[in-house]
Amino acid sequence: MTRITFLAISIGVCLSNPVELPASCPSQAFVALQPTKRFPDLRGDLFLNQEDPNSPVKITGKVTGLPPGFNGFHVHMIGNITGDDCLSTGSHFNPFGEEHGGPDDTRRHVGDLGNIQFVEEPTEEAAVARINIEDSEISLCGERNVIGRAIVVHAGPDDLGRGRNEESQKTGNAGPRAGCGIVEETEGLLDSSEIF
Ligand SMILES: [Cu+2]
Ligand SMILES: [Zn+2]
Repeated sequence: MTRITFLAISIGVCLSNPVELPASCPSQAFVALQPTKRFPDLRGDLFLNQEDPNSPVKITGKVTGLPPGFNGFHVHMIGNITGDDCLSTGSHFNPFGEEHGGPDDTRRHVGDLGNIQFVEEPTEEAAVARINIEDSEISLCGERNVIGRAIVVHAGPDDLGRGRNEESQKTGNAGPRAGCGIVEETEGLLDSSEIF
C-alpha cells in the first residue's frame, strides 16, 4: 500500500467516525421557574450559556421563595410543567443509566446539578439563592442536551447519592418539588452577569 493510499484510508476512517457534534448548537437558554402548590412563593429566572458544544454550560440566576438552606437542583427528563406539583417533569435526566450522584462525581445522572443555597441578604426581604454554576455534563445540544427538559428545585437538600439508602441513589432524598421550569432556547439575551 502506498503511503498516499494509507493516508487516504486513514482520513476516510476519521471522517466516517467523527466525534458526534451537531453542526450548530444553541448557545443560550432560559428557564422561568414556576412554583408548586405547596411552595407558592418560589420564583426564579435562570440563564444557561454555552460558548461552543465542547464548553461547559454556565448557569446563572436568582431564585427566591424558600427559607435559608440547601435545596436539590436537577435537570429532569421531561419539559412538561403542567399540574401543580412538577411531577410531570419525570425523573432526573439520565441518558446513560447511571446512579444518582453529585455534580463533581464522575458517575452521576447528567441532570445532577447538586444543591443551590438560599441565604439571607441584608438588602433582600427574604432568603435568596444566587446561582453561579458551571457544569460539563449538561449541554445545549447532542445527547446531553437539556433544552426542552426541565429544571427542578426541591424542598430539601440533595444528599448527592451518599445517603446509604436506596432512594439516595435515585433522587438524593431531596424531598418534594418546590418549583420547576422548562429549559427554552433563546437568542440575544443580555449577558446574565450584568443582571445578577
Ligand atoms: Cu430533582
Ligand atoms: Zn440524579
